[in-house]
Amino acid sequence: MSRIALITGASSGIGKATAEAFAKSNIDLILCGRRRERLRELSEALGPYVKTTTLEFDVRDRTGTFKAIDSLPSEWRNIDILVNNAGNAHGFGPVDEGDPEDWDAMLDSNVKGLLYLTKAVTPGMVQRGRGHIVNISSIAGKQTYANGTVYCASKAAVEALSEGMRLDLTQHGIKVTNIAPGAVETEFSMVRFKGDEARADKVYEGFVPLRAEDIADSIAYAVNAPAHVMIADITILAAAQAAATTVYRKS
Ligand code: 8X3
Repeated sequence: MSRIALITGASSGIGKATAEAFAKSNIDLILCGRRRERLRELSEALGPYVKTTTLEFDVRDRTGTFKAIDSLPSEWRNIDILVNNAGNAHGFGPVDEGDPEDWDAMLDSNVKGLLYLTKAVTPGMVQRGRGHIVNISSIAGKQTYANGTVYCASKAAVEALSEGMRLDLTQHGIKVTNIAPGAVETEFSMVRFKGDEARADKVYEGFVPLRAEDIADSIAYAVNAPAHVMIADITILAAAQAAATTVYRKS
């Protein structure tokens, strides 16, 4: 029997790569994001392989999130896998110079948005006695670094939420996997540095960063593990990255 996955932030980066990896595993897809055109293109590209549908909403909008999930037709309601991927970094600098707008954006999507989706989807999983939640955290959730305080705090919250969800939901047959990537070359740095391309490019200079597909491979591994196996936590770093901010670059 094929499974249904709901992926947030599916229009680009790790979310999009995860959708592509799931399609290869014959998992039907609810593709969620803010960018309608990109979702439509991905849905059309994967349509020949698996069933797909799209939901356009912003995870920061609590009412909109619940409304979107409620709007799913009956054949899409039994969600087997929730990938809480939507999230981002906004701004980079010491906390005393931080912009509260950036803090709100990070906490609202990375923490509260993840919770809204979890609340919208898990009661059905509990009822059915099975399910799998994959939370996309970061090495930044395990190691705080200078100039990234609030982003790191938001990801530390994801780490705690993954642990807590496992404590609350394992009894209902629901697996929880926490994925903590290091430096992945996506739109991540462009968003963090607010479109400053030169600064974003510098992050990935002098070493081979991870690709979104590398992370998607691990997510697919976790959701395809045998029923009795729960992949609890995976940290994935670039081979040249010893720790969050320790990257060995070749000039
Ligand atoms: C993003 C990865 O290395 O900037 O979550 O913390 S890093």
